Amino acid sequence: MQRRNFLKNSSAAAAGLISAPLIASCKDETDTKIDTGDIALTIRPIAICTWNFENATAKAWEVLKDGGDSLDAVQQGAMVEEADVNNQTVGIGGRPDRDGNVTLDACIMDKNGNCGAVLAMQNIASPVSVARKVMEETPHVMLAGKGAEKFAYEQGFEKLNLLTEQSKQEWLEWKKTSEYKPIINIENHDTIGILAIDKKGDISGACTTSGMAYKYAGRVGDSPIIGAGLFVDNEIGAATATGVGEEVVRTVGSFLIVELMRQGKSPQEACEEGVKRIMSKNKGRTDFQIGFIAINKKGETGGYCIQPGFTYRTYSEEGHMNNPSESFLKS
Ligand code: SD4
Repeated sequence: MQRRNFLKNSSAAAAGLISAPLIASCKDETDTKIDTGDIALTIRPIAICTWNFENATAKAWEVLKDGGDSLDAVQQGAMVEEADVNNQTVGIGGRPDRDGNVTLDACIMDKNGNCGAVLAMQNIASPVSVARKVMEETPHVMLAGKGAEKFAYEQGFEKLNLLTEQSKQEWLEWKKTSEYKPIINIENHDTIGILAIDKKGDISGACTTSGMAYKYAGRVGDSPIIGAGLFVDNEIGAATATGVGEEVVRTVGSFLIVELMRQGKSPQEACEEGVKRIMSKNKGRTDFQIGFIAINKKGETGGYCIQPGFTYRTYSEEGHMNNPSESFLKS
């Protein structure tokens, strides 16, 4: 309880510093009007996710369009990918670490700045759902490894073998050379980060992954790290990341993007600045991919990446779209 109050108080204090202009927009009369003091803001729900995860945004939209909560929308959207055995970078079917174990990372964050995460958890199909339980049922933010798994069983989650035959065969093939080399845009970068605004204007986010294929046992990337793989500030907006997590952690990427939006940048400008920051710390390096997406309180979105090939999906009243992202490197 104390932690929750502390979080509430600190986000309220942060809110006092906010001066980003909120511009009114309007559409149909069913939209919720939020009184932000001097400007009425019209809220329209939207879901946005990394990559072309059509089923995930469709699921999130199903929740949002009926007036559901953005927290349920992002969780249920992320769960679609976790359950898809053909997605080899999230949930069941995820590629294992170099020892052949599938270890999953996920986090979730709500409109009040509450958050939960699980790190390197095995045998549980929906880490985002366990992360939500960590957030709602414990005084902690993160549970890792065996502790996370034990907690999941206590919460009623089932034990499941997450290593599919296909991922196992590919791992056995990989073991012949054991060369660790992430392949840009192909197999190592399909983490789902998903953000949503609901009809009440509240923002939530989630991020879930099996991490980099054939990683060291115990390696954790950015995806379950609040501020790196995901950050939500309901006063400002939210951001999430995909790609080589080490570099996202080093710049606390998603937090950086939300802070840039706080300073007045659009989601697009903030994502571009986030990628440029990473590139300035990695001068001359061109062999890795990172993609950021962001949303602000007005429902504006943006995305930017290092290498061509990254796309992100949006679902709102304007339609259900896969958006090609501009990139820092052009080819
Ligand atoms: C990680 N960001 O563990 C993740 C990798 C990723 O699809 O995006 N995989 O570093």
